[in-house]
Amino acid sequence: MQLRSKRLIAALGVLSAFGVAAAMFSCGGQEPKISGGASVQQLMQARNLSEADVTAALKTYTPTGRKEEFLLFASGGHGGNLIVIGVPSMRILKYIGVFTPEPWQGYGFDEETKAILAEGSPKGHPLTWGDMHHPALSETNADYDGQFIFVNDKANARIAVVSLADFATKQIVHSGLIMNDHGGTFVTPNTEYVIETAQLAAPLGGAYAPLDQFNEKYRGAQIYWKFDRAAGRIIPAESWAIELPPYMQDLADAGKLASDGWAFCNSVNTERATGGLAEGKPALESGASQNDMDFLHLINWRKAEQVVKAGKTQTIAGMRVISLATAIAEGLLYFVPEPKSPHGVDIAPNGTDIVVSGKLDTHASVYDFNKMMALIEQKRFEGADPYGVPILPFRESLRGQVELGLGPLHTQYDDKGFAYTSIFLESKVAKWSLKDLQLLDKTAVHYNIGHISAAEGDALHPQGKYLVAMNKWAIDRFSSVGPLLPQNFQLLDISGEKPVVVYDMPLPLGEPHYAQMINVDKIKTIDMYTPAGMNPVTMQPDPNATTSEERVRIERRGDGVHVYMVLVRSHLNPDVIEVKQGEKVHIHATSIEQALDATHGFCIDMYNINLSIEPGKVCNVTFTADRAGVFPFYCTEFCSALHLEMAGYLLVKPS
Ligand code: RUQ
Ligand code: CUA
Repeated sequence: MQLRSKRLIAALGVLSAFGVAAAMFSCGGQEPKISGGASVQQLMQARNLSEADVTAALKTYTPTGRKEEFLLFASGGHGGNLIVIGVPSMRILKYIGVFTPEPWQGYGFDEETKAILAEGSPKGHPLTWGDMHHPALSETNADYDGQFIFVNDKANARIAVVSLADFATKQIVHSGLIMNDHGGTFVTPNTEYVIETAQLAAPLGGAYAPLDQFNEKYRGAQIYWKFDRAAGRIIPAESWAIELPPYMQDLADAGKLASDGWAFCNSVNTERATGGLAEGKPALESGASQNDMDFLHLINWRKAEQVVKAGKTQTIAGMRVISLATAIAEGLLYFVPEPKSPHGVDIAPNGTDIVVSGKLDTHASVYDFNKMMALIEQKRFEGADPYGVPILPFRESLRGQVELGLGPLHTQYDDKGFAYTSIFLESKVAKWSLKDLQLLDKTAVHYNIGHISAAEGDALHPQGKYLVAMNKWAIDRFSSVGPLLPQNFQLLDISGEKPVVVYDMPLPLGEPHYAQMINVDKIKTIDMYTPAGMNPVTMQPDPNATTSEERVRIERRGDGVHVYMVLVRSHLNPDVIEVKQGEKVHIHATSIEQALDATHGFCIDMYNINLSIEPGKVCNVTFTADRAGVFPFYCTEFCSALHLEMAGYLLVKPS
């Protein structure tokens, strides 16, 4: 121990010489000293740290002012928001409100963002939460381009578009075709489409049918949402879907290189179990686990696009849908058996290895895209499913299988030809070689690992270096916070031969399912809305902007009182607003700040009004002043020495 520590201290000295550890250790003479006076060795003893602990700390410690190498975008699960985390520090940088109102950003409080939330909600039934599962960064030539990120809401079958110019949600769409989605979101290599797949089958379009008509009336579907990159929006009118059998379609992935133009989607419950315990039927979990094989779906989306253009669709809930019969007749849909309750399907960087893992299997099955295309060409099918979808022979479709362990789930890739698969039941990350399909290593994590996210690990050019294990159970890892425990993200250094866990990060907000990690150099944000008076949703000058104090005014019009307000350190102008009880009030608040980070907030007490007005931004909010009284309003961000004085009064005269 003594000797090992000596060696470490020597190594730290070398690091210090290069400035790496300079901020942490002040290096005086032989032994580097901590500024508090204790040596590294004393500190290690006092805190009971091993050499491995200190090495891990050096790999992740990020001194003040030093920035991140990668950004991890993690879904916020039922928190309905997107979490932005720096790597390797694992510092949380932002929660982006997406499916849930988020007060700090004023998201869901001003008219523009209320409209975004309403856009994806059924008419008259506002949804105030979402079950976010899988973020997908926009891609150009199958690599992340850092422009947009898409996310799904599994609970309500919604898809959101978030711009990475300002890290804000711009759009939420809901098809009305399906009730629930797990298989979203996945993008095609140039973000032509955002893919969303139904999980729990139901009659398409939201119709009613009893469960005993499950086989006939219930269906799955895969939706192709057309993305307009220049507009930064999904165009629902140009989107379409393919009807699928009522299996439980699971995760998908879009092909790349040779397999570009195809999408791959898993399914479970090809048994078509429906539950029904009261009638003596098997529970869904066991009913859905009878068959040894389920079906990997191969979908030729490029050809399907042509079929849609040719008008061979029917319209359901306003969406063009290719029927199952048409999909089969046009050669758009094929099945390949896949072992027991498959979950992840992850296309390797070479574009031809299609890796599928089964939750109740022990292998990663590597399908060969070229072999499957040849089988389709030769019409070498081993039959069809009950709906007539041709099934390719299993063995002939495989390149091979790798025995990984109990409950393999999801696979990611690095820059050296290695694949990493999460092993749920064993709580391990398996490292294996794509070249010869050999298992190389297994790293233990804590506990019940779900997804993993390696740096650009599902793109054409993965970056290696880091991998985050997203562990669903924390059990004994952190101080107790009661029966509801945080999730545990563990950062692994994958740059060496053996992956090592270097950091534990509890994540206390919803269950993050998947995350994607992008090199920060690809992210080009704006740091304020310029010129002042911008609407953050349209990114255009807002017609209600008030760009100078001279233009501040209160106007009474047919539709109520319009307040054209300016915010600048440290006042709100106007600072007194008088209205009559029952009047409709429209506040148009513009920040004319042009200093970085000089954000103001605006709230009106007891009226549930709360805005975030970053430099240059315009927020519009409308409410009815239905309660008489005196209601102070103020700025909610500590913006200056006179922040507490940045306030005023709304006076509502009794009618
Ligand atoms: S999955 S339960 Cu992404 Cu493994 Cu959702
Ligand atoms: Cu503006 Cu406080």
